[in-house]
Amino acid sequence: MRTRVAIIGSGPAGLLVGSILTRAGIDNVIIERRSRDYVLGRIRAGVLEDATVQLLLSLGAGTRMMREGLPHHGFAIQFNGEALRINIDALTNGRSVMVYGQTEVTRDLMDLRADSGAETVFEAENVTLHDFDRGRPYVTWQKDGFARRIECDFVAGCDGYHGVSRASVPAAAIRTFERAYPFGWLGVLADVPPCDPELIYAAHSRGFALCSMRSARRSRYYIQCAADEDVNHWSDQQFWDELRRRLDAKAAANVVMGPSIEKSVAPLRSFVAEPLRFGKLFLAGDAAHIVPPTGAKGLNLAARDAQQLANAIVEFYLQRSTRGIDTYSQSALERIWKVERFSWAMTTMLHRFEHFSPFEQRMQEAEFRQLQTSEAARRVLAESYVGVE
Ligand code: RFL
Ligand code: PHB
Repeated sequence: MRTRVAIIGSGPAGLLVGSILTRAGIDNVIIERRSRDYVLGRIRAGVLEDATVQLLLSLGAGTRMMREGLPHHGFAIQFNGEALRINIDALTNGRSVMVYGQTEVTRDLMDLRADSGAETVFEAENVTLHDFDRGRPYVTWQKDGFARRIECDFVAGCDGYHGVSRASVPAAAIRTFERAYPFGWLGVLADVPPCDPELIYAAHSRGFALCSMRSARRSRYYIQCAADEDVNHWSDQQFWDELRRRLDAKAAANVVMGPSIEKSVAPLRSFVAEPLRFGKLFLAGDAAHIVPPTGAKGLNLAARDAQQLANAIVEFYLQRSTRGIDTYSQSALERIWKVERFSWAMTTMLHRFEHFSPFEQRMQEAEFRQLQTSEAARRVLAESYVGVE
């Protein structure tokens, strides 16, 4: 087999690279380790920046999102029971975000791909990258007991944090920057109406809590937990009780409890790999970087990377220019580090850190007071939340 671009991974990054290339008439194949149902069963992000919304619309994958997604014009920060609304609309000249689940984005992009006839290999075992640093790359894997091989011009490494792409790069060629936070998020999805029409990010002495949603009838809640928390130690009732303790009285009273339909623990991490290009291999999305979810940025960063990388590859084939692929790594990293800073700052302001001294706790409170009293500070936050270019 041969294709122009082999894309490793069928998450949002891989699917977006694939659909931009397919739209430009550039042949590509996605090679995914899991089954389609497994990929569609993962519950992850919920908030799309307006640039991500525009990208999905421009690709023809936005119809259901425009029908079912919830535009949000503000969100709340609570700090030990005091509430502050961040009016995104007023602070960013009318911009907004869209609440629409990553699961749905993935499904819409998979449907678009199926309609286009572009190929995806699911359940590919032992995916291995070869010769990407010398001229003629190829990718091998096993499927149904048979060895497979595809030759390509470029490899797009879109296989997430635990993928094979970044791991294939020789250690001397890559530098990584990392912070693992000493806690995780315990998330619950439940078919109950959200406690508030807007998202609530709550800092509390017992730990952080987040009230989010997927629709007017489906809520997504998170509470800060131990990094190695065992979900089986949490009954639904224990989760609801702990969530309500961390919210102000009004939000707590409005929480509608119900059976969880998903419950999982996610670790929190900041991570960046540099550079993002190794000969003919390019990293994009979680394969290249991780942000803690407090800023709602991971999926949006992955979408920006995918867009930038795919456009660079289109430019290579259609305009015979290497400008885009030559500048991808540096210009994407500049953007990525700004989002890393925002996600780290939100995480640091809102979580309970066991090892924080009284001084550091006062710093967290001062951050909140600054937001309360300074419109300029709120504007900076709102701009980062809707997305910096
Ligand atoms: P993905 O989605 O992990 O997809 C990678 C794909 O690659 C496959 N794969 C392989 N395929 C072939 N060979 C191999 N060796 C492979 N190894 C792995 C995997 O099976 C998978 O299908 O990465 P991608 O595409 O870069 O997308 C990134 C996003 O998924 C991620 O950043 C977001 O989910 C992060 N995130 C959030 N982002 C936001 O923008 N807004 C949010 O509100 C938000 N909330 C969240 C989040 C992530 C969370 N968790 C669970 C980490 C909330 C949570 C709880
Ligand atoms: C979510 O709905 O899953 C969600 C929303 C906002 C975040 C993180 C996750 O910051």
